[in-house]
Amino acid sequence: MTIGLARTPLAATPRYPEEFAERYRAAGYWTDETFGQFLPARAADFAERTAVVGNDATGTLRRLTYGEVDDAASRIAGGLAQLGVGKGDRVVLQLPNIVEYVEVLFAVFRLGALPVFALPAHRASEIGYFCRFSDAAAYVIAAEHGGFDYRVLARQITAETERPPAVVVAGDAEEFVPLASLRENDPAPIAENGADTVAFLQLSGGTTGTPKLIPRTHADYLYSVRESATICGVDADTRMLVALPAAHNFPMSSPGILGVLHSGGTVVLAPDPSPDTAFALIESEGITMASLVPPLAQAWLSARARSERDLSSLAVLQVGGAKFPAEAAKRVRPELGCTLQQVFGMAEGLVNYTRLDDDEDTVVTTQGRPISPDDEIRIVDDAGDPVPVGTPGHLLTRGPYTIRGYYNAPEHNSTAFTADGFYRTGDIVRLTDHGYIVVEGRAKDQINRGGEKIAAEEVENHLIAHPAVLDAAVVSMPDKYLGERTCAFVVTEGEAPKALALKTFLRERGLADYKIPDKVQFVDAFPVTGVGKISRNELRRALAATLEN
Ligand code: AMP
Ligand code: DBH
Repeated sequence: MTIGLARTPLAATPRYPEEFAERYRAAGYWTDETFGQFLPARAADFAERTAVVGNDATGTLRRLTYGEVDDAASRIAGGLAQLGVGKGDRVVLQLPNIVEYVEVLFAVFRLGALPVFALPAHRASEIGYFCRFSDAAAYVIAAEHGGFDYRVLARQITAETERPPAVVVAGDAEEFVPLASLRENDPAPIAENGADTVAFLQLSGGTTGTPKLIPRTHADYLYSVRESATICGVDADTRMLVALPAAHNFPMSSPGILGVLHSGGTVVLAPDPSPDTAFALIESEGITMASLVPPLAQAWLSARARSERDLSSLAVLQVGGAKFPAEAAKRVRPELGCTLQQVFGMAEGLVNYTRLDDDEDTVVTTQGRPISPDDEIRIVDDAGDPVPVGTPGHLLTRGPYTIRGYYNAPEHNSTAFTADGFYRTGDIVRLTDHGYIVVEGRAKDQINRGGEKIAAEEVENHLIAHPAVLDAAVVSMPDKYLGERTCAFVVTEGEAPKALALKTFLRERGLADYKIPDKVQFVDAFPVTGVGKISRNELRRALAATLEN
């Protein structure tokens, strides 16, 4: 077996000031619990209970008890250690909703190594960046999923990365390391980590040319997970359907897979998010709770009328990731027969929930209120001054599970956070008289395509790399189903490429499919002012306005 290269230590990340850390500990929010201890402790309490139901990489339906998942995770941890993965090392995890995802996740945690949560949709552009930027020791994939061969991607990554990660494959590994071979190892010991150290790197939807990584600590994230489970009524009888990509922050932690496993419940991984698959699983597995983005919730609402499935076990449907229109929200209870819970969260921290006993009007028209009494919310105007209650403004937040800075990004951090540590969410919100948040819009250069976030600048940079493209601006256009879709305005020189050719160009550069512009519009020139070029912001706004007319 090859032994991996020694990796660079984790970069220093902005920490919570000691006075805050002390306060959060004294309040009981932060404890000494770590992600390495998480599963062994649950396995001791719930050994024989079912933890995870779902397909494995070969498409076989599996049911694993807490004892079985913990045993697999311990051995896989032993195997990863043999590959050279140690405490503090980064492991890029790119697995679909298969049971191996949970096994590998807890194996990495057991070693005190840090998962980097890639999405199945990511391609060479994103994965190559994550591997290089985090100096990943290992990259874990499924052989194939959704018609895509991840081994081809892994070949490209290892060829193009100076210090390539060890590649581990669930399923047929070809020349890479089979995950199955790692299971033959003796269990690795549980690494000792301080609970205030970074446990993993989560992804941000981002607003800049390169994706941002979010360092979350054991203490801050576990607090949000435990508290989310309580707010959402999760207990050992909860059976949660995970239809969104498992690595996304919402289905992972709000309360998600981690909240359910922390409570001794059962996680059911859906192989795809379609209503047919989901409804069949709700019926056969007695699902009590599910989490969706708005377009999927709409698809479930439309499919309900023609489905014979028994959905009576479903008690709570969570919807978040993008604004859920009130017209759709009010249909959830009458048509799906369950309680709606709106969730407005971010991988950077702050998560808001409508509460399960809130009145119907609050549930339908607001995006909830924060998890913690110590979540600080500031709503300010463009000048940074607080606005009166009810007036929309920029949402800034600080609290016991909101980061103080991105990973290894000092320059970006100096503008993304205020001097006193508030995160500038880029969301425009207003507060109701009852302290609930209503999302009114967004000031950041991001498109929210049905819950999938796209940084305008990242796509623009890829477009500008085309030899015929002089300049590009990516903006959102309203869409009935997705809420927003992307339109790229492009200025070309010489013979203009066809829109289709530009999209192919982006795909060939390894950009994830959801970031490929839905529409490409060629223009002769971008608007300029007397002095010269207008700001990117103004430019995007001016171009977006031409779309709406
Ligand atoms: P990220 O920072 O990439 O984790 O994305 C979080 C962002 O998603 C938030 O800042 C919002 O812009 C958006 N978002 C999440 N949930 C909602 C929601 N329920 N309504 C409106 N926007 C949302
Ligand atoms: O969109 C998000 O990032 C999100 C939505 C709901 C999130 O991170 C979360 C809940 O935790």
